[in-house]
Amino acid sequence: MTRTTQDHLDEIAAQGFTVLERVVPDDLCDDLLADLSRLERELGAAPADNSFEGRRTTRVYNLLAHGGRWPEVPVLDPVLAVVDGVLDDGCLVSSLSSVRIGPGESAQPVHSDDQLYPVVDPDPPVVCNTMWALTDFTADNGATRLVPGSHRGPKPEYGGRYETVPAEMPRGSVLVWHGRLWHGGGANTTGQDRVGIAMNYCAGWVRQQENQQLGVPPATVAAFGPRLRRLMGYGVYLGLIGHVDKRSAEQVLLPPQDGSPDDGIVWDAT
Ligand SMILES: O=C(O)CCC(=O)C(=O)O
Repeated sequence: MTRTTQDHLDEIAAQGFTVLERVVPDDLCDDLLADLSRLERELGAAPADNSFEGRRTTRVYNLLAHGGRWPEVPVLDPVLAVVDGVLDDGCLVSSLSSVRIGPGESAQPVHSDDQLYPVVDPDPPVVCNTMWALTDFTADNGATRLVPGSHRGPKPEYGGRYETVPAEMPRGSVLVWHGRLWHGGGANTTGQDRVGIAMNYCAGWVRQQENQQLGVPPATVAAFGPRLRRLMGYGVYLGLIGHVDKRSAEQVLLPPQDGSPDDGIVWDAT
C-alpha cells in the first residue's frame, strides 16, 4: 500500500522518524555513488580523527558545489514534501554531505541535530534531516541508530549510553527525522562500506549549518531551478528574513527565471 505524505508526517509526530522506502531511482543511486567515489579520490577525502565524524568514516561536505546530479537531491519530491510538512515550504538546505561508514567503525555518539541551537522544545522544529541509503542499511553495517520518541524530550547527553533501534532500509530508501530525535551512525561490523547521504534541512529563520551562499558559487546556483535557489537561501522568508535592500538575494544576484516568486517585502503589505 502506498503511504501518503500525511502518513509519514503522522509517524514523525508519533515516533520522531519515518522511512520512505525505495523512493530514489536506481540510476540516481548509481550516479551519486559513482560521483562520490570520484570526489573522494580527487579531494583526497580521508576519515577525520574525532568521535563525532568517526575514525573510519569518510565524509565529503558541500556536495552542491560539485555539479553532477547533486542538485537533484534536495528537491526529490516525496522526501521534500515530508520535510515541508515538518518545517514549512520556506525551509532551507542546511547541509549536504556524504557519510561512508567503513568496516570496523564504532557507533557514533548519540546526539540530536538541533543540539547546538539554543532552543527549548521547538515547536515547530528547527531542523528536519534525512539520510539517503545509497547501499542497503543493516544493523550490522552501521544503519543509523535511533531512540524512538526522543524528539519529545530534552536534548541527549552527548556521549551518553541509550537504547537505540537500527533504521534498517534497502538501498534507495530515505530516513527522515525530527531535528530533536536522538540518533547516531551505527557500528560497522561487516567488511563493506555503508554509504549514506546526509541531506539536512533547517527552518527558513535560522542560520544554515553549511554556509550555502559562500560555499556554492552564485554561478552554480544560477543554474538551479526556482525551488532549489530558495532552498539555498536566495529567497526571503515571510517577506522579511534575508532581504537585501528590500529585495531577495535571487533578485540581486541571479538571472531572472520563470517560476521564481517575486518576494514582496512584508512592510509593503501593511
Ligand atoms: O551516518 C549516520 O547514519 C548518521 C550520521 C549523523 O547523525 C551525523 O553525522 O550527524
